[in-house]
Amino acid sequence: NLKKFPDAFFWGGSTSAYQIEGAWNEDGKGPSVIDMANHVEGVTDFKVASDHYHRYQEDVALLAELGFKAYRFSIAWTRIYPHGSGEVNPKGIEFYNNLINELIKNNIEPIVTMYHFDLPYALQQKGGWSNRETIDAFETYSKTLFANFGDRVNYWLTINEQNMMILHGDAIGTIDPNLENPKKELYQQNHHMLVAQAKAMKLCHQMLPEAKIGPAPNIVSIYPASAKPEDVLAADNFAAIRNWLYLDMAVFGRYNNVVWSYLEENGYTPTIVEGDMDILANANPDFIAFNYYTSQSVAESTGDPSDINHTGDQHITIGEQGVYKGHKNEYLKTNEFGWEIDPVGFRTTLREIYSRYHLPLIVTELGLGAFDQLEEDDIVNDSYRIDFLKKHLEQLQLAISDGVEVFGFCPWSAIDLVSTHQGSSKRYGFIYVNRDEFDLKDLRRIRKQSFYWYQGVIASNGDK
Ligand code: BGP
Repeated sequence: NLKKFPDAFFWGGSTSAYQIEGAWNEDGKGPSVIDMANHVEGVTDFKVASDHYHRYQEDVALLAELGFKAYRFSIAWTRIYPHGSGEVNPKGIEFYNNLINELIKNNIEPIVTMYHFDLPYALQQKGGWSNRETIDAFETYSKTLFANFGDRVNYWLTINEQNMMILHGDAIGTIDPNLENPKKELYQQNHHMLVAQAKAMKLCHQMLPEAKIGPAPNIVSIYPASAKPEDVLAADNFAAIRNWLYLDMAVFGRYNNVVWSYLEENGYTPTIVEGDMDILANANPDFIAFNYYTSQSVAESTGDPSDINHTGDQHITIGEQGVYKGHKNEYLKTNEFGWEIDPVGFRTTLREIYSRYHLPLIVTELGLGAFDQLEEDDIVNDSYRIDFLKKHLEQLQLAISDGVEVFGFCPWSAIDLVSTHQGSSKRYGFIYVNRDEFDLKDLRRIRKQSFYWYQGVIASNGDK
């Protein structure tokens, strides 16, 4: 008794501003932390990316041809406020007005991420999220977004993958790894981001009573490496630290108890100012958006330094002495970048989130990074991506049949863009962008095989 995908399901795809737009310093845009970060050697930077800033009309036409019902993109804070706060840049407002209008003209629902990793550098120089003033800057920025775009944007996502920014702040560039107690600082930043998010949600409901807003963390099922109780406990602890801290706060407005005791034990508790808990308790998100790529398996850590692994392909650290260590799941195959492929884990993740929070869900990222090849006659045969997405969609339909309320599926990425750490050759899109790592070529758009496949999926509302 497989249930059908709901009518008016948001079939779509996702991108983020700094990874797709380019035009990094045009029309008054200020620098973000990404523009100022030391760049990973051997791969391109984000200066041109997919040049979407100049080609958005052509891109939206392609998304319309694909049949997109929704498109999830992010607004670059530094286009609206080049210095994070202060004067609004009218050219930034104009660009997103044009993009939103173009989407609506094509019957595509805009789903807007307010902040996707690209904090204004001017705010970072004043301490970034360690500084409580960034909460005010985010609130003002939110207000400007709601005031300018709220007449046409009905779906808002606050902060993309806040949990990844906290867990892997060193890789994403939000924290100075040389700090004496970087973890304490990260959990202070986390607290400030949570308060900022709660304020934005409240403001959204006040200014735009018809609009819906929610958080957008990266959530995955965490498996214990074995049935050994200590491994199960490590998995439970890690799930709290990685997943539930963020959603318990967004939805219930309280610190997850397991995480709070972990913070206390390690001396990482944040300073909470009077009034914060009130703000947090009254955020009331309308839905939960989440990104899913792979599940994660962990084992107990007895405190051995080798339990910390720095070899992750995204330059991230896996493992924490005395808490958990990473484990390779022998039942799962990996992609070209070593990420474990786990469609069933997608179903369990959907179930877990829904049964904890009972809010409608939308999948705002899921995808397969690969070295796609452009063949003669402009053919990109990404059958491996079709296979990957098909298997995940089967599991999505099973989750819907399990009673999980899901209203959209926006895989990563709508169009090829620059990966967070691995350049432009690691591709995710339905649409190929003709450029090499360092040779921009003509940046022409080419429909991949997955484009035609996904077009069929959408046209049949997921029956294909
Ligand atoms: C998510 C981010 C995206 C993105 C994606 C794929 O964590 O929200 O911005 O790029 O992962 O990751 P990567 O580009 O590192 O392959």
